[in-house]
Amino acid sequence: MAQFQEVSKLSSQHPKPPGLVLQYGTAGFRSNAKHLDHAMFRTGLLATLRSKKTKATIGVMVTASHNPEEDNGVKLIDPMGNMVTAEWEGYATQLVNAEQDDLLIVLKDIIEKETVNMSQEANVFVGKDTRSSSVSLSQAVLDGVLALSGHNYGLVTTPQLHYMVCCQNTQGKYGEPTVEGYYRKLCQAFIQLIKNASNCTDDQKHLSVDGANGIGALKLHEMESHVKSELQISVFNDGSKGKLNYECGADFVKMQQKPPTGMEMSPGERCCSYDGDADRIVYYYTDSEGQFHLLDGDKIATLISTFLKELLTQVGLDLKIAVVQTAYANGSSTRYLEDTMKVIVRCTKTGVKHLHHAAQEFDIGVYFEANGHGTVSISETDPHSSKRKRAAQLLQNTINVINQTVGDAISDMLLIEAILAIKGMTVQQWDAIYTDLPNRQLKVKVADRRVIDTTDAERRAVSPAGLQEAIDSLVKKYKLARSFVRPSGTEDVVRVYAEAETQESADALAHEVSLAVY
Ligand code: 16G
Ligand code: ZN
Repeated sequence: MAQFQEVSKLSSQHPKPPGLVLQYGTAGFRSNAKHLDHAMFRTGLLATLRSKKTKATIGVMVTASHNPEEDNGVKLIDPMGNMVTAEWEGYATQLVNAEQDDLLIVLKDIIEKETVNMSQEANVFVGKDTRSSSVSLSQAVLDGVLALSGHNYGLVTTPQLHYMVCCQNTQGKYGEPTVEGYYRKLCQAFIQLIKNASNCTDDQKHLSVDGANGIGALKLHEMESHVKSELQISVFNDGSKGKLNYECGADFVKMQQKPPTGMEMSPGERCCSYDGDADRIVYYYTDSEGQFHLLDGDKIATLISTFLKELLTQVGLDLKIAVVQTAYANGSSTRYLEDTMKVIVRCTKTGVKHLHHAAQEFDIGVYFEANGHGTVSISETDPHSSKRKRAAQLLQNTINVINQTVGDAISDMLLIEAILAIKGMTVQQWDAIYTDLPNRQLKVKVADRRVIDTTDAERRAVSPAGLQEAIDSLVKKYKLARSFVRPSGTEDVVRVYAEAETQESADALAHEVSLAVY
């Protein structure tokens, strides 16, 4: 078939380095940008097949999120704006790792297994972040999207592409599949929400954002006019000087537990950081003693779920709400949510698709990873079936400000800003809802991280033999302690997490557990 000749011809322009093996991991393919040209081309091919198979629009996002500028990556977005299924992740790995001469065989194999109708039209949305390598790599994806039906959105945040794919496949029900439509929907809802805040001072309307020198900064400038004077944003690390994710961004701030460089902060001022593709956000401030305070994904989930729970009571609809976390959630947050807030809390494996899936089992599922990636998923509900008009309108606007497809720094920021304003809450008051247990994360290089296998949402190790027992006896030495290990899904390392009553204990426990991993 002519189609396959075209694949052969174009694929020779995107040759695979012999022997190179890549894995479609938690966040798609991710590696040094030098190794990814063939992977991009082939992901473009696979996206076309996925589109034909689902008879829907598929997204391909070129980004390596919070990784260094030298890296890049690519991931597929399914019709409803969520992550692609596990089966197709498997196909992606097979296709990308096929040696040059075997490419057509593997491709035809997938077509056969999935009974893809090759005459079906395909539609693929492609987006990229601001990395210098993203230009040629997204072109390689487009080469792979044979059926010239691809739509290249150019520079977008990852969650914007998820959003637009969902809008396209729901015939506009979720919104208009354009970046402009995205701003309009979210910002209009935000403006409506903020009307419920009385006596908001100019100080409270100001927010400093660290854009990680990435796409988020660019998009914030585009959004500014839509939020008018209701939110005054100062953007730092906007890419004009610094390097992407270098000593800045949500991952840096969360892991180092200190402010990003390049940011001017005065005491008590509310600040936040995005990551390199703007699907994560963390908040923070420094107090009058210069002490740094981080408000991570767990604090965000607490704020949002508290607000939603109160709102549901006001609306008077019987909806079930839950918070979904991972093993990384600070123990204090889980205790507060379960014991004080009395909401259902679920724990899943790391990776947004797992959290998203668990959240969908509830009418309202608030899910956040401690690293700041999260959103709210809401089942088909009609707030206006409530007789309480004002509360119903508030809930409707809250729903509209949320990007339900995936964690989204811009959408989360607008929601948090609105909640703080409505509640008349300062960042300090938000922080004081509960006190984080001191914690430490370490990474350990081992010969083969796959020897570690975990269970119970990654909270316990089942292999190698004896490891969990060793961790248990170390944990016993400290007060309020907890620790776990898990193989990373994005790096060739094992991650160690420990928390305890004091920072010294958390540090010591993390260190001791990392020695037990060898
Ligand atoms: C990816 C995941 C993120 C997770 C991280 C864990 C998505 C979109 N992103 O970045 O949610 O926290 O991997 O990385 O799922 P790790 O396995 O290396 O610890
Ligand atoms: Zn990201």
